[in-house]
This record gives sequence, C-alpha cells and structure tokens, in this order.
Amino acid sequence: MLPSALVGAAFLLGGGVPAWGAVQTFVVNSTADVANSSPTSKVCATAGTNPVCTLRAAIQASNANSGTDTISLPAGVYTLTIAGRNEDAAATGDLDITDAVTVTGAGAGSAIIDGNGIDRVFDVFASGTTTISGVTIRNGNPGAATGGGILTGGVGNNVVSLNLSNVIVTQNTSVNDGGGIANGDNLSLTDVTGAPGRPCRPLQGAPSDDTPQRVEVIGMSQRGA
Ligand SMILES: [Ca+2]
Ligand SMILES: [Ca+2]
Repeated sequence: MLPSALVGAAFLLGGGVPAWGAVQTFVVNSTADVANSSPTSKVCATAGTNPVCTLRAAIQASNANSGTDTISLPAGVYTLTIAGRNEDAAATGDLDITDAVTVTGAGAGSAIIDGNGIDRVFDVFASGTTTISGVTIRNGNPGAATGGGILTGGVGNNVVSLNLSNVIVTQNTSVNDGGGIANGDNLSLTDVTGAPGRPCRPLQGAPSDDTPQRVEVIGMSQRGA
C-alpha cells in the first residue's frame, strides 16, 4: 500500500489524471457526438478551447483507464453522428466497450442513445461485468452484422457479462440476427423493454445463465422458422 501523501502527490503531478488505475466517474455534459481529445486519454474532454465530456469521449476515457469506471448520463438525446462501422475503439460508429464499465442513465424515458442508423449503439466485448441502466437504446443499424442495438460477447478468451437494467431497446435494425441484442456470453436483463425492430430475431444467443426478469419484448417477429 502506498502512503496517501505519495498518492496525492502523484495525482497532482499527473495533471489531475488519477494514478495507478484508480477508477473514475465521468459525468457527460454534452449531447454532441465528439471523440475524446485522444484515444488514450483517461480524462473525458474533447479537444479545442471549450472541451466537453461527450458520451463517446467518456467511453473512450473509460476504455483507456483500467478498471470499472462509472459514466453518468443525464437526460437528453445522444445521437451518434460519426459514421464508420467495423471499428472497435469507439472512435467511429458504435460505442465499443473494451474495458468493463457502469453506465448509469437518468432513466429509460429520458436518457436516449440514438444510433441514427449509422451503426449499432453498443459493442460490448470487455472482460468482466458491464452494467448499463436507465437508458433507451434506439435506431441502431450495423448493416450486414448482428446486434442491431447491442452486440455483446467475448473476443478470444474474454468472458463478457452484460447487465441491462431499466433499459428500453427499441427500433433497432439488423440484417442478421439479434435485431435488438445479439449476445454471445452472459446477459442479464431486468426491467428491459424491447419494441419493434426488423423481422429478425430480436434477441440472439442462449447463454447458460441468463436471468431475465420482467422482460417485455413487443411486436418483434422472427425471420424463417
Ligand atoms: Ca475503465
Ligand atoms: Ca465503433
């Protein structure tokens, strides 16, 4: 254990960047879709003279800062506008979660993340447990890929657990399966509402330890049999 005075000194010397992987809380203060000042920055701040903490910047900062950080998302409509599918560092298209994180929205009815049809909304492939609550996830469209709103599952030996609580997944589209959510590992759904997507399976994947509770899936149809 390091002396607290030394930790404090290191904190100051680091320009406010927590040292040694201390987890952080990022409070989003802009609905704009702008990347962080640098993909490796652990501070949520866009470049320029009036930096803000956008959702994308917060995801990137959380990815860069090892440990399960928290992202606080106030009420608002957060529309993704930086096109570019098949990119896995949250710089373009979907918001890639490469380090487990807790995203706490103001409420499913008020904190709305809109994929704007440019890509899915979240691609969660970080080891460990990611929790997303109090948001609506809508208008995702990854094109010829799975997971219209959310794609989650491990890459390589990663084991991903995604908990969704008080989340609405609606109006997402996928050419392939998982119009709402495509899951490859562990998915826990509590108070999650799904509403119409495209005619494909709204929820793909059959993990062994799903714990759905009070899950409502409305108006979806399944392609094929
Ligand atoms: Ca992190
Ligand atoms: Ca991406």
